Amino acid sequence: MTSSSPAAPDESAYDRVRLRQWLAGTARADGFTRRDLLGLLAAAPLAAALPTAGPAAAASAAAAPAGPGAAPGIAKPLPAELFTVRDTNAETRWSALRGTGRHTPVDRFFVRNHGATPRLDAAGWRLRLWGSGLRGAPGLDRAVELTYDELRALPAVTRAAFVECAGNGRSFFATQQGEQVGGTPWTLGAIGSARWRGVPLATVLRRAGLLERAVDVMPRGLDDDYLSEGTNLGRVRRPLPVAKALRDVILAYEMNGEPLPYDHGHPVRVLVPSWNGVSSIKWVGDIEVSAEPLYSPWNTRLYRLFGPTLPPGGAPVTRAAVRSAFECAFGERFAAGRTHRLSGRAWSGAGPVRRVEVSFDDGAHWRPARLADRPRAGDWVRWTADWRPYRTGAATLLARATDEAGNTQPERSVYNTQGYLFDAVVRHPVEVV
Ligand SMILES: Nc1nc2c(c(=O)[nH]1)N[C@H]1C(S)=C(S)[C@@H](COP(=O)(O)O)O[C@H]1N2
Ligand SMILES: [Mo]
Repeated sequence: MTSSSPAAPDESAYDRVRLRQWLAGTARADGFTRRDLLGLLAAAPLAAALPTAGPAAAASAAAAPAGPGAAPGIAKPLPAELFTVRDTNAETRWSALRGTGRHTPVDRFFVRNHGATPRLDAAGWRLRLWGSGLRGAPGLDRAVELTYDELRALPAVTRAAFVECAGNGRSFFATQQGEQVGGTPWTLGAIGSARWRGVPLATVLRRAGLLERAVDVMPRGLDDDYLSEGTNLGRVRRPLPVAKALRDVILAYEMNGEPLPYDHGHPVRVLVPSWNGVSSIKWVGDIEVSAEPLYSPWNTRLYRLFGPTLPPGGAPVTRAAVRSAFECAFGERFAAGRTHRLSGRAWSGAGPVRRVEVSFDDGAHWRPARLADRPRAGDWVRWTADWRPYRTGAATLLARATDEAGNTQPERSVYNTQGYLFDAVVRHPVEVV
């Protein structure tokens, strides 16, 4: 695996092709009817009325009790100094990343679960690859099965990559832009980065007899069906174009040198570098490989951008946005008249981070932060900046990252009904005492 890679395939253009194929009756979507899709195409307001996008969902997530033990579906301990529990999910506290290395220890790596963590046994695990895009094994109806030991026997790679929920930073749509959006009100802690070891998906697809006509692959998790306001959306799954699947996706069985923990997909998860977290299907059980474009609720209703400035029918969320964060709490106190070495991290799904700037005067002046790591595609960089505040009282820390592709964090994020990809500069309140 190379650390910096050529530009990703243009998923937005591909998505428009998928939509046309669907309308022509040549695409398939389990659990998603043609009427659903036509509705989607017709109107963004439909998305606003969806359960995870509605005010009711936002209210219930906000009202969920926070603290240890409040997310019973998560296997690992969630001490309050490391995590904020949000419904079935656990958000990492940025103050807990200070002093950790480039990669996030498992004890503080965020968890985003649609339901509960299943405790699966590697010995009983099988990966089934099937569909019209495979030559397959004789007599197996094009399906191929792989055990855990068989997967482990294949040539492995190690790759550092962040996993970030597309909804990371969602709460700032309301607090910074006065816009109401639906979904889990994350601050900036729905991200972690780790060293993943596993087998390139390309290796497994080629062994299974990938056909040239294959266009999409759709990994699916073994966790329970996802129920969304009375509608069963089936098991968590999301299609990927074959071009991305062959490029840098891995079937990961180790995280930071240890077997994958239960909460992060034990025994095997898909890891899709640089893309939004939902593509990285945990507890993967099967992968459909299709000669026709595929859809699932996770690329048609959920994890899709809808809004007045977006194309009709919406735009899929693919790559992670360019963002940055300080490794301290909101409201943290700093002594006046002393120099403080602030630290943080910056990342982008569009290429390595090129630079990070900080401002302590509301954006009137910016100066460069020092990067502490060599920037790499798909991973974050640590950075530091010194700050000597004089005046006591409320102050605001600002950080702004720019990536190799030239994307810079804007002052405002593009509104979308479900609050994905908040990439604007975050106003980080602190107190000088
Ligand atoms: N099977 C399955 N895979 C899943 C999910 C899930 O609920 N079930 N959540 C997805 C989402 S939305 C994100 S952001 C990442 C989170 O990965 P983590 O919990 O290891 O941090 O996993 C993705 N993979
Ligand atoms: Mo996510």
